[in-house]
Amino acid sequence: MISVRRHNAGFCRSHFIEHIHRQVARTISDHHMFDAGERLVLGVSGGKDSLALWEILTQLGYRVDGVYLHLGIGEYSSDGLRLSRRFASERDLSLRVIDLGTEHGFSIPEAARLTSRVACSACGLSKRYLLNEAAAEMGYDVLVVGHNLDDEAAVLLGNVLRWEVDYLARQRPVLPTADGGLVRKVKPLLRVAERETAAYAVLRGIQYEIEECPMAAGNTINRYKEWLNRLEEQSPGLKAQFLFGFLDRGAAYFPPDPPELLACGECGRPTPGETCSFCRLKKVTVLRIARRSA
Ligand code: Q46
Ligand code: ZN
Repeated sequence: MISVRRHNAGFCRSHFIEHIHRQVARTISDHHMFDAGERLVLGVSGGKDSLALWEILTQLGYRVDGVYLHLGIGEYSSDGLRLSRRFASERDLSLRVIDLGTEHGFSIPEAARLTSRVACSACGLSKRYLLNEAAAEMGYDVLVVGHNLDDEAAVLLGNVLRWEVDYLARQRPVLPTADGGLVRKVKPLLRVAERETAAYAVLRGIQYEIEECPMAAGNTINRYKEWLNRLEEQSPGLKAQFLFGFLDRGAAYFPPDPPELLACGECGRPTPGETCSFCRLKKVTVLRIARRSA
């Protein structure tokens, strides 16, 4: 029996799987995420969320390709790649691999060390850039990401604590396509909690990366997740109320204000400034790598 306290419900294996499928199908339809016939690509990490989502979408009848970003984080990255490849080949799904080191000349640990940036900040901006670039270059209509209820609630808490109004305006289940090469980005796991994606993956026999990323220390989102979990312990459902209350009633106070996007002077991708943050990170990191080996 799998209990989902916020729904005040317990499920057997098959009903739990059906419940998760229903939650995702409802999210896709409520937010008009995509239509049958659109080309979908999913950012895959080898972790429980992205592999569970790949399985769920496939079970719901969607054809979804995957893209794996090799970020150069030692065994964590190589294990994630191995598990993603195994998942794809067992189901005859297509997986494209983008290697940050081969294609851009640096890794996330190098970027963090050489620019004194928090690893997750360098990593987050690189992932956003590379996933969008891959989706745009390969002609996909939609970029699907595996952010779950806990991820979105923790990001919301961080944005509220600092009143990041620009980020609150962009915290939506669907980020629309924008001129210049921004592909529509959607989050179908919005109604599924982290422990539920893990339970789903186990029940479906999906092997996923269990080890935590070794660079996660200091990740503020993980701290917010812990705080929210403590609140949830005492008030089941509070996390979902916080997130869905914002989306239903709060988000209207933070209307999206699409930024004027220019073409990055280095890569040509859309950016609000002259040079995009990925190109700036890459330039400094690659220069410092070259200096150290000179
Ligand atoms: S991979 Fe990257 Fe995460 Fe590792 S460096 Fe941080 S953001 S923790 S999901
Ligand atoms: Zn650029």
